[in-house]
Amino acid sequence: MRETYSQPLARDAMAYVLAGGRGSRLKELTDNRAKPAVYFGGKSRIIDFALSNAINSGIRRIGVATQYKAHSLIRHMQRAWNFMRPERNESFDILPASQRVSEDHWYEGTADAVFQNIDIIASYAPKYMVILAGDHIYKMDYELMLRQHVESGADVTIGCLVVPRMEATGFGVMAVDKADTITDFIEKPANPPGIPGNEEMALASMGIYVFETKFLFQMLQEDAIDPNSSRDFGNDIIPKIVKNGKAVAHRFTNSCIRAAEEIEEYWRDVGTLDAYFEANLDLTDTVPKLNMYDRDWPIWTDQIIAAPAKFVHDEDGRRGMAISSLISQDCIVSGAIAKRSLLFTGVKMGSFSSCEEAVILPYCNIGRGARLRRVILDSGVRIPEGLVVGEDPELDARRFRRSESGVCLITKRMIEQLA
Ligand code: ADQ
Ligand code: ADP
Repeated sequence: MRETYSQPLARDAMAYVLAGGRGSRLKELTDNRAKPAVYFGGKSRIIDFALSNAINSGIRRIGVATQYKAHSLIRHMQRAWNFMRPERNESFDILPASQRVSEDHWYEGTADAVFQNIDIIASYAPKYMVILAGDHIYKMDYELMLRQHVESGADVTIGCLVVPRMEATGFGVMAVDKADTITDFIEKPANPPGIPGNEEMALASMGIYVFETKFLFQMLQEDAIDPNSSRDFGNDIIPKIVKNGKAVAHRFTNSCIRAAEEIEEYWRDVGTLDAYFEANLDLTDTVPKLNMYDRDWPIWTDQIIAAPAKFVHDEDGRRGMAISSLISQDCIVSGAIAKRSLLFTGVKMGSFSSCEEAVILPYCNIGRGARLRRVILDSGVRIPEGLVVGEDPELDARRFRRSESGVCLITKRMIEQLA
């Protein structure tokens, strides 16, 4: 058997993306779609980041476990990610919770979402499994994590971030020794332990794991007969390995990024409306922290064939323009102004309308004279003529979903209720 690095380890690995979670803190944005299907960055959906990372790392076998409201997620993946070819030893499987193991339940926790598909994974015989979350924005070379896993002889290698200690309450938090072997792991602690010597920071799990497939299967099979298990990686599988085996932390870096300007480590959960809004608006900066124009590490997505974006004078001669904004194809900005905004595919802005700090999802229509500030428009929203949002906090809060920092999420249903 080959035991050298003459071929990337990634070619012996399967990426398994957990994409079943709702992401309830995104409120009505995830009423009808799973968090990994939420649009991000002008063209993409959140899951495109994990999938692009896998492909860019050299992984050619991918499975995606879906559960909650998976329709638009599945359709997106069928359109954007259907280029894998079995004759090149590639595969792409969408694995909806489908009562495959027992007729009386769907996926329970994240470990169950792998356990229920053991036979499908086994049919591809990958040597390593890279378990990923489908709901984070980052660029990462999983080959580096695979190498560390093999070199350290770990049972599991866990991707981790250094975060401010009190922000770590929503993560699995770990303690490590000098060699980064994990000595303790607590899932979502109320009072996270700090890093020795740097007590105000904590080591947080990114929810991404590398295992040898054989070992993972064994763990999942043991867990499946444990009556006290919730069948979750963070709650059950990882703490058991930390206790009885060898778990090693892999420190996240953006080392896959060659462009000199991207020096800051970039990873975002975009789990709340405010975090989602800020991460999108960051992309309008002259030099954004996340480079979406990087040909060394492209973020692939679905691309419909559509007309180019267009900026036109309206009948009164008023100019249509966009400043510090991302404008996707099939948009028409007619006698309107977009500032520090993202217009996804097919957005139409009518005369005398304006938007500033707006995240406008596909196929929205902004009526004549409307003025929008600090908004997120869900896909397909038609803003009536003259509507003003972002100038009267109390009125906005009654009509729309207003976040802690005053960002308004507007959905089709909220617009219907205005009438
Ligand atoms: P959480 O953030 O709570 O903790 P969790 O709800 O377990 O994450 O979801 C992890 C991933 O699995 C998400 O991508 C989600 O979409 C998906 N998922 C959830 N339930 C699923 C199911 N039944 N079927 C398929 N997919 C499912 C985890 C870890 C923490 C770690 C954080 C990092 O448990 O230790 O710190 O992720 O974000
Ligand atoms: P999601 O459900 O995640 O928002 P969809 O792909 O279902 O994503 O579509 C988003 C919205 O865009 C829907 O309101 C749909 O009606 C609208 N839409 C999709 N394609 C077109 C199109 N070619 N022209 C106009 N509207 C479209």
